[in-house]
Amino acid sequence: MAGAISLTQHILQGERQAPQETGEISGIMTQIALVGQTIARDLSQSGLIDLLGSTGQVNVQGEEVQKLDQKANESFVRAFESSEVVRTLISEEMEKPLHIVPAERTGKYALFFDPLDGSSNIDVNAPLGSIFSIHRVLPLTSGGKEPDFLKPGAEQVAAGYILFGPSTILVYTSGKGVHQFTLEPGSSEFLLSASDIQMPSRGKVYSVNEGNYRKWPTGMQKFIDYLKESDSATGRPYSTRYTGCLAADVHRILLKGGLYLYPGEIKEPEGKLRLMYEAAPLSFVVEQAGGLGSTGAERINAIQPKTPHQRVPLVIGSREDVEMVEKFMKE
Ligand code: AFP
Repeated sequence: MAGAISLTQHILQGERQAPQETGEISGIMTQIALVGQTIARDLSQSGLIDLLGSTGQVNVQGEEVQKLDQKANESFVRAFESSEVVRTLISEEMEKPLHIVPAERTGKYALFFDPLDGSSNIDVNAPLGSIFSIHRVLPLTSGGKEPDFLKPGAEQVAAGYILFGPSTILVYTSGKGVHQFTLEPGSSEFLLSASDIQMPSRGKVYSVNEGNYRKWPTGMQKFIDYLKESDSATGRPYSTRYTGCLAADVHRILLKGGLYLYPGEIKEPEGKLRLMYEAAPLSFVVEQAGGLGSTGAERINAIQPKTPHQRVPLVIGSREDVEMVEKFMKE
């Protein structure tokens, strides 16, 4: 892509238009992009060097930790362990928040991340992602308190994901639209490949693990039944697409419209996905593109979090489709 603008140039341009921003976010994004390149390289050779399979450990979520989960987490930690701007790291793979020592005095940001999203895809060469969310906090030495990073998603400074598919792409928002960058293998740079992405107000696709159908509340079951009925006026039946990688499934919905759902279950109403490093960042992206992120009853990014690894039901996608789910859930 000769002449295409790089991720760093793009962020710096945005910061020039908003001089109150100090370049700190561009620094963090540049580091995240470097982590993305490292993970992409590890994934591309995972079958050749002993990186497939489980570590034999279980994470804070009670899920088996894959070797690549651990490696991806280490890549994030290494990139930020001597940061002076990121004060705290909160990862799906770390039980406790990690405070960055040099940044305790100066660091104004907390970085949440799911280092490798869709781990069950690792061994079968299917898409994977990394999801991130950045919040503003106070340095610990100037009154910042340990849990002050537990803020509603509406206060995110920037968020996005890296998707490791046929190509590696990085999608992010800092509240000024959603932009996509593609990793150019030759130059190892993320180059702008789509800007100001806007999603259709309604789609034709739904993405859900339907094996859980019998565990859902009646409203959700009725909604999925409704999507399968035949009615040309409302574009039904919808098609199903589900990769098992949230970032990949939401990316499809972002570009083509429709819905991703991970509902709460009758026995586990809080669902499976994590608020701070899955639902909230993806909702920020989707809302910036004109869509909605909801629990089925309330806006994801209005939720005041209580714990770093809190779970939440997720209904995310095209505005009219999400509103339709909310209507079914109310009834
Ligand atoms: P992790 O690999 O980070 O644990 O994420 C997997 C995931 O949270 C998300 O990527 C998928 O959409 C979802 O789980 C798949 O879950 P099911 O296997 O229950 O459908």
